[in-house]
Amino acid sequence: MPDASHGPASRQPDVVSLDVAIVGGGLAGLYAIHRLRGQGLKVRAYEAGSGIGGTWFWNRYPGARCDVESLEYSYSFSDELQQEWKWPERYGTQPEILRYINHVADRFDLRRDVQLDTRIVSAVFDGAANQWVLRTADDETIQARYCVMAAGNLSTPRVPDFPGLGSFRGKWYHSGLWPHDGVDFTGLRVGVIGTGSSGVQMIPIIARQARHLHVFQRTANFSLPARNAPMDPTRERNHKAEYPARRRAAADTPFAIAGHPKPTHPALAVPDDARNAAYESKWQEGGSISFLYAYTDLLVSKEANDTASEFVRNKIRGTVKDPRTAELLAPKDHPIGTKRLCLDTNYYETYNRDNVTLVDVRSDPIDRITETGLRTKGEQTFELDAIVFATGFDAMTGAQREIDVRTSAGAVLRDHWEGGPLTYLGLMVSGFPNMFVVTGPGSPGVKTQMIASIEQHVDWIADCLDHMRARGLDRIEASAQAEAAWVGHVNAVADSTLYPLANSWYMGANIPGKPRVFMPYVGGFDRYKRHCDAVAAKGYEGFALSRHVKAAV
Ligand code: N01
Repeated sequence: MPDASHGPASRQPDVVSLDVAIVGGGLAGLYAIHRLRGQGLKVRAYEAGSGIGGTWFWNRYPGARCDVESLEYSYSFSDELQQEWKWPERYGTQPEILRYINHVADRFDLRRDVQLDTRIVSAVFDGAANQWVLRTADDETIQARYCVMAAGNLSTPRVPDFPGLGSFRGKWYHSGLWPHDGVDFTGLRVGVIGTGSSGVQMIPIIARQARHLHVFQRTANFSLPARNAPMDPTRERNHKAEYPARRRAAADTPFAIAGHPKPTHPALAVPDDARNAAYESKWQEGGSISFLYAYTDLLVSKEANDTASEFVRNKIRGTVKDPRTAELLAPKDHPIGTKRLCLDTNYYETYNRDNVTLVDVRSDPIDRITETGLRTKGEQTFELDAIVFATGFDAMTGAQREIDVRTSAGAVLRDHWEGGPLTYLGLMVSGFPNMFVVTGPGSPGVKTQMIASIEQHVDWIADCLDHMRARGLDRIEASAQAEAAWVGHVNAVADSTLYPLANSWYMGANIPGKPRVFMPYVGGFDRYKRHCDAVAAKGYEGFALSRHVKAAV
């Protein structure tokens, strides 16, 4: 149920007619309301959750925290907002970020255009009427000229289909569907499956509560120390004094994050001791951007990357006392940075605790969940009171594919994307007029400071709608040729890097049967933004803009 104290919009009984229907009430959906409503458009966002906030509403697992610094990971559209909000720590915790999102919703009066507890199950473009018709799980109908998919990239939680889960007598949880009143693991035998960003953040905290914690690791991940700390008041003051300039500087970087000097040398152009000293300094500073930005070629040259990977492996070996556990934790099957680099607080140290055991489920995979725990194919059994799935999401395409998106002309999004997602600029899909996607596949979103990408995408969409309105146009569609060229470019850029060497969610590799296609655009936020601006300046090159003519009756 909606939280009445927050006063969400109430459900509409009849067919609702809008200029823009927005799917999702997270950071993207909320900014889309603000921006599009500001242009006089009638908009409404539909959110499956009982509260706003998207990722930050759902992912309430212990230790959930952003891995981009708070002063960067925030909206830039209002200088008053960025000046007045005080972030208490270097990296925002989930509760703090959710508080911020709720503050933004109140401050800009966004709630009246958000409908909570409403899952969109289908979206059909009616070509004759030139409008989208969305249906909710409760059979409500929404008609809208335009549809903005702002349903998130990591919003479709995935629990592996291990047989026997239904028989488990203990409790089980997924990181992305965490109970709102928290979970107390005190005195319990807990199993955490998965060692991505979510697992790495929760493991040190659960270890402190549990009687015993078994961590079931399939792939060792690289993790760097976050070096979280209370916000330094001088740093905050200086940052705020230069906020607009910093935001502009961020837009001119690949990750949309300012404050990290551009690298100037390839890694192997530097003597070993100087290179290791540079890595050490980045390690002490904390954070992932700074580390990956140490040299120009860490994500394009395997030899260069090996030096950084080995530096971190040695840090792991130097931290974890049991040599066998240390070797298992030291990633060897992918170059550092090609899977999402984790940030942690005491992750590796946690394996020195007597009550923590690392289990290698690469060499001996999980076979089934039993009534009392789990069993591996090699017949190892583990008695557990609680199981936590930190097993990730059907990333980037999951949310769109859960909705039955089609057109009256017979196009079906699930079919169109059967061999991997196809988009033009990550913003539109050929054959699906008037539907925009925010930070979807083909966009750099997930490889950047996400809120910067959200603002850039939504601004581009808003400007596009303004351009059309000024010219009496009401229909826009990406051409199949522009889409094919963009997808080719996205692939070519990815293939010029080391990213495809990892079995990551960027590649769809975590979902059995999902096409192995590298989905994000890794050419950088700066390059992408310039390209999008150029496309707009050339009259929306690659898109067909038209005025819909109603068929005579
Ligand atoms: O999910 P993941 P996540 N048997 O997909 C393992 C963002 N995020 O929720 O690597 C055994 O990364 C799987 O193993 P493998 C961030 O972008 C950000 O942790 O597939 N294990 C992997 O270890 C992040 O990248 C923040 O071999 C199985 C793990 O489960 C993204 O969300 C915090 C398995 C899944 O890792 C997703 O992170 C949290 C199986 N059958 C998340 N199936 C911050 O901002 C899967 N695994 C800090």
